[in-house]
Amino acid sequence: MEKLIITAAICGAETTRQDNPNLPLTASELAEAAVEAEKAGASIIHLHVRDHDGRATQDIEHFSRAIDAMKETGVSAIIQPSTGGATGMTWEERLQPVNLDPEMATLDCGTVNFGDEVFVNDVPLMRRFAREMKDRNILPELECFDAGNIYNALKLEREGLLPEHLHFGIVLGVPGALAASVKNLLFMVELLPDGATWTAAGIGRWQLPVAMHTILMGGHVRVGFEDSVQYSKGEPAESNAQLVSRVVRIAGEVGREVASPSEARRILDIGKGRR
Ligand code: KMH
Ligand code: ZN
Repeated sequence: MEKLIITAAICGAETTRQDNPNLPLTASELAEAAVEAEKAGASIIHLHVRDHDGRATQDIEHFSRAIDAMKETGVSAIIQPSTGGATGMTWEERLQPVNLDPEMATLDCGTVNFGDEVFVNDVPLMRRFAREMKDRNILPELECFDAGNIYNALKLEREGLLPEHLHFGIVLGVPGALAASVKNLLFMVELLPDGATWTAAGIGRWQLPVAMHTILMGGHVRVGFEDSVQYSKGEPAESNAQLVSRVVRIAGEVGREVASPSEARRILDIGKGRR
């Protein structure tokens, strides 16, 4: 099996300090969370940013400040800004962080119910995001919340809008999208094309079981406050690093080595031809 790439989704767009007072929000808190998560074993930082009131924003200045702070603090992990943002944002708002030419960014592959709201990703939006990422040599993480999302990604591939190496993000357990279960994880993974890599994330109490099964299945794992603010039932997580450390420990127990940031770049085929 390939070494395990661990993504730390350190903040998200929906979580609040009421959910967990340890949630990082400002640029310096995000940088500290990222550096600690990397020390614990993360090689990708999935990044959302917040405005001065703690609300989700896709403003390029906020992304720029957070990314600069991360680099100044010594983060060498791949920084993967979200182009999903929060429900209700326009595509123009959401796409802003690609102008910073990150190595990776998320590309959400279909419209889904998202709790009481709708997360809109129609085909023209997906095409536009994919084209922009391809032109800038940014590796998209093809976020799939439901099985139909995988077919949408494959449609983009047929249209020539994706890079040679495909990397999927399977997110299970968003209320309104595909529920988290081992059966659904297997079902999703079996739909992926040969040669693709994949990272899985389980929302809420499914964070740990999805991570454990994914380690054994040869996929890569995402954990962090974006997906669950609890370490276990009734126990708030102390930090993103704490959640990453648990994955590293479990992977170690079953003999799966953890990838460094440079090994993650090689596995994901990142870096070729970048400015
Ligand atoms: N906040 C969700 C509505 C992504 O980062 O690309 C979308 C999301 C996906 O978090
Ligand atoms: Zn996200």
